[in-house]
Amino acid sequence: MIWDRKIECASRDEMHKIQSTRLNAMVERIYKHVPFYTKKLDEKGIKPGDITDVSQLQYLPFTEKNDLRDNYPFGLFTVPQEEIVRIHASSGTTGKPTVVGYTKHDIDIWTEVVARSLTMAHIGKHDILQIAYGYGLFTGGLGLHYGAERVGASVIPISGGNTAKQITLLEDFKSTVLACTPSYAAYLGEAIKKNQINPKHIALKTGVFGAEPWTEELRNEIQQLLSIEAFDIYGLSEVIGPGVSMECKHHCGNHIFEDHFIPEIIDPETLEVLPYGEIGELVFTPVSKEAMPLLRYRTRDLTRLHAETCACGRTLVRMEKCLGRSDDMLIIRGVNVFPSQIESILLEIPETSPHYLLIVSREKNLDSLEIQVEIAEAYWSDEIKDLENIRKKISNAVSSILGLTASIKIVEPQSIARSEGKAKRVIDNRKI
Ligand code: DLL
Repeated sequence: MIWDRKIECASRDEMHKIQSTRLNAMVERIYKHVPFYTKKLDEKGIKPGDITDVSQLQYLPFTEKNDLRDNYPFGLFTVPQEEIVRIHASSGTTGKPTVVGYTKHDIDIWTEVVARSLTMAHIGKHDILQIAYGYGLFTGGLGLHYGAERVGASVIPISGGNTAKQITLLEDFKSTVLACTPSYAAYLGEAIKKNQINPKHIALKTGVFGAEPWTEELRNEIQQLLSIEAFDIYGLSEVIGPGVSMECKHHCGNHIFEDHFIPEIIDPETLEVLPYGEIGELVFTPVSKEAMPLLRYRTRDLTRLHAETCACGRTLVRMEKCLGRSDDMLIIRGVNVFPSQIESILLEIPETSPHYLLIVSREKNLDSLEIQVEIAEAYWSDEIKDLENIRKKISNAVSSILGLTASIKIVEPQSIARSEGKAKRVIDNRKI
């Protein structure tokens, strides 16, 4: 159990002191060692010693994904290559991948924050943890791995995919915790049901799911399918990987490990810092990392922060479940829609399954949205009338809740392609 009460239950003043000291040292380091930041800080007339308090964060320049690409591969590293012990990368959709490096000390911090995360879900040495996040350049597998060992769990590094083997190990090794993307958890749950595995042979009790947006409705679905308690873990490779924040047993937002990653919410248009409680873009300044600390990294994730003490006793600022990424927002005939809003609507309807695809097209300058949705196995019918009734139900819900007319296409169970990692929910033909 790794619960650093002195830090996780610190008063706001104590936390600000820790953050201020670390920020001051970090700005000095990057000014000295990273020409990109020397230039950015000089442009703003900021000298390293000027930043003595975390309240001055708002005056510092932002860093964006493109800055990482422009400095590909190692241009933002603060330390010589001899000190780098690990390199990860995230592929993204276009261009070069974004590369992140870690020193031994950075791996220790990562291990610590993932261990603190797993402790929030009461995961420890009595657990057998099946890690079905991908191992490799993606940070999910290895990120979870070290923290899970630190809390003393027995780790099964099975990596993503190979559903038949996942189920065999769940049965034979009696895994108590499953870590993977929520979409893969839903798929695995369905596969267990379809293969008529005796639920008594499965010992799972906890899920650690993240790496993609997922709704409360999907949580309920997965919890029922797998008879587990599902926890949200959030992170991004540029900041460290999984373990930037995690939910505790009270499930009221993810606690951010703000002693290492200082969060802000900004208005993505004006770039002004917004107060707690307001929705905007999440920005992180990882202050204690050695190899690649970043100033005010713009995540593009939209959420809001809360600073009230949680019932678990932790004072760490909490972030709500991400609504989605600003670049995933669809604008269809002037209506702004996030895939997560459609997911919520679909999963409120019992006849649907958690597998859907949004296809956006443009014809004669007019945008249209098609929602392909799989029907739950139990409701699949040969009667056109039955399917038509379900289709109408979905169509009415989408238009009354989102004010959007979408064409609904009901598809057979198991027909939408499954992903072993992050699910692909949207095909935007307008961008092709
Ligand atoms: O997805 C790290 C990770 C691995 C997190 C395993 C949790 C579990 P990237 O590939 O760099 O890193 O993608 C980061 O994924 O900016 C969010 O848009 C999204 N994301 C990650 N976790 C969540 C979550 C990993 N819990 C990007 N809820 C982030 C919603 C999430 N979105």
